[in-house]
Amino acid sequence: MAILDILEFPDPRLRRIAKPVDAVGESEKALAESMIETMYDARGIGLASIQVNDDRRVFVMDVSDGHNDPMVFFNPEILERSGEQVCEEGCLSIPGVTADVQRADRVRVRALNLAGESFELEIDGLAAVCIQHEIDHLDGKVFFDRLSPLKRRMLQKRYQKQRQTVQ
Ligand code: K1U
Ligand code: ZN
Repeated sequence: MAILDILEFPDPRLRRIAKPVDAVGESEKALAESMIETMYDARGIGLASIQVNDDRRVFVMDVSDGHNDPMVFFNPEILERSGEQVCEEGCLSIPGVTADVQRADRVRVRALNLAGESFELEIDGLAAVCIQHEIDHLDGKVFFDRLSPLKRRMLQKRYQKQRQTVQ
């Protein structure tokens, strides 16, 4: 296991589209385990492969209270979405900025776990938001893309300004 570097917006590699894995082998397991370690190290609740410069289609998530119950989703697919919610989102690839984003309130998702077994999960609230945020990363999208053009311009300006003062 290793702590991986997290790409930061506007790195063009965040725009790559992840490719489905044929099978969950030893190297895919090692990637997912390093992603879990990296997510905990960065104090996130989710992390997608594209954020750590790997284009295998996988994300990890831990929305448990104790932050000790990680889940792994290889080849995730959203089967159903329902309702609407607006949630304040952060992104480990866009440090220092959060925004209210509108997404489905409830999703049914199918994926392969760390053992390569297929599972389905129906979930709402923050976990549903996180799943949609992570699948966006696997499709080359970030939360800025979900905002109105005005809000996006404003937040991107703020983010760039903040990066200039940090670097
Ligand atoms: O994919 C990522 O960049 C991780 C991201 C996931 C996420 C958080 C909040 C809503 C949707 C998706 C994070 O973990 S950001 C850090 C964080 O824990 C957080 C930040 C703001 C609000 C809630 C949580
Ligand atoms: Zn993110």
